[in-house]
Amino acid sequence: MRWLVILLGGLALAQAVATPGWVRLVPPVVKDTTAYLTLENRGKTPLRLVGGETEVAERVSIHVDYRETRGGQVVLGMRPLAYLDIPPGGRVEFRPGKYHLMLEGLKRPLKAGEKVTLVLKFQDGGRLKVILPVEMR
Ligand SMILES: [Cu+2]
Repeated sequence: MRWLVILLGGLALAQAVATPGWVRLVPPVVKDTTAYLTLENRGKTPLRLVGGETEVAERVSIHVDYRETRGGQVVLGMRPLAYLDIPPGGRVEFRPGKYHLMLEGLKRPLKAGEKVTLVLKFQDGGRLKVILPVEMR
C-alpha cells in the first residue's frame, strides 16, 4: 500500500512520523467514522497530539475504546480524550480496541479506495498531514 506523509510545520515536524493507516468504510447513512494509524515520536521530547482536521468531516477527535464489566455484562464503548501523549522514542497505535481518530459529521459519504487527507495537530503548533485510504474491514 502506498502512503504519504507531508509535514507542514512546527516542532512536531522533525519528531512525528506516521505509518500506514486506514479509514473505515461506513454505510452512507452513517455520519461518523474512524481512522487508524501508528504515530511515532522520533524526537527527544514528548509530543502531545491534541486533535486533527479533515475536509470530509466537521470534527476530528481522539477517542479511546474501552471494555468494562458492569453488573456482569461486558460493555464496549469509546470516549473522547482531550489529548494523547507520545513519549520520546515511543509510539501510539490507533487500532480497533485501542485508540482511534473519530471523524464526526461526515460531509459526504466516503467511497472504498478513496484517499482521505487528515491533518493531525500537536500542542506545539506542529501539524502532520497524512493521507489514508478508505477501506472496508
Ligand atoms: Cu470514537
